[in-house]
Amino acid sequence: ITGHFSWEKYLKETGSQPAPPHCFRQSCSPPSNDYKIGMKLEAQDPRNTTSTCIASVVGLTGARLRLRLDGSDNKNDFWRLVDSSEIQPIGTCEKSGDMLQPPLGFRLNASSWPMFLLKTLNGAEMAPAKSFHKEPPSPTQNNFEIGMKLEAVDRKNPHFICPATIGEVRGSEILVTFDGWRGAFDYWCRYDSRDIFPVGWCSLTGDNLQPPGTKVAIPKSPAPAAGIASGILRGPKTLLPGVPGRRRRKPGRKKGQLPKALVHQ
Ligand code: MLY
Repeated sequence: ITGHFSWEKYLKETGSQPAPPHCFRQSCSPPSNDYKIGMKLEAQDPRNTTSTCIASVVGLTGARLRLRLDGSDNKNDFWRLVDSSEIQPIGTCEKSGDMLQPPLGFRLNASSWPMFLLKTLNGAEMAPAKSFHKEPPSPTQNNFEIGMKLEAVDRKNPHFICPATIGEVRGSEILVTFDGWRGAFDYWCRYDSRDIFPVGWCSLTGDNLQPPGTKVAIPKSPAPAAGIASGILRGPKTLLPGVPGRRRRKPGRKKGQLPKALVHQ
C-alpha cells in the first residue's frame, strides 16, 4: 500500500484548522459498535420516513452500520451511526402501539406482508438493547466557520468518509466541500447533521477515512490580470493564463498517484 492520509501533515501543509469537536452533534468519545452481521433491528425507512421497518445489519464500519430493509432489494442499503435516533430494538414499534411497515419497494405483494414479517423475525438474531446508544444532543448554535476542516460522509457514496472543509456558513446551514474534488460532491446541511465529524473521528472509530481527491480546485474569481470585465466576458469557468486550473500531473507522478505532500512518508 502507498502511504495513508495524515491529518497532522495535511493541516500543516494547507495551513488550516480543524473545526472544534463542540461544533458537532457527535459524542466526544465515539460509541462502541457491538453489532454483528445478520442482526436485526427496527429502522426508519429512509425513503419513507414515517415508516418503521425491519432492517438487517449487512456491514459494519467504525461506529456505523450498513443496513438493508427486510423485503427490499440490495440496491438501497443505507448507513446509520450506532447512536442514531433512527434505529431501535425490535419490539419498540409495537410497544408504542405502532405497526411495522413493509419497506418502500417491497418485493412481494402487499398482502403477503404479515406472513413475510412473521417469517423474517422467526429465529432471527435481534440486536440487544445495550448495543443501541443514546443520540448525543445538538450543539445550541452553529459554531462552524469558513475554512475549518472536518470529516464528512460523501452523500453520493455514503460508505465513504472524506476530508472536507467548511465552504460557507448561512444561519443554521453549512456548505460541506470535499477536498480535491472540485465541488462535485459538495452539499449543504445543518450544523447538527449526523453526517459530519471532527478531525480524527475515523481514526478513533476505526472507520476508513478516504484521502483527499487529487483534482485541483477551479478558482472562484479569476486573477484580475487580463483587464477589467475579463471575468464577465469569459464567464467564471474559463481559465486564464497563469491561473492554476487544470494542471497536468508533475512529471514522474503516475495517474492516480497522490502528490508527495499527501503521502505519509
Ligand atoms: N467512482 C467515483 C467515486 C468518487 C468518490 C468521491 N468522494 C470520495 C468524494 C468517482 O470517481 O467519481
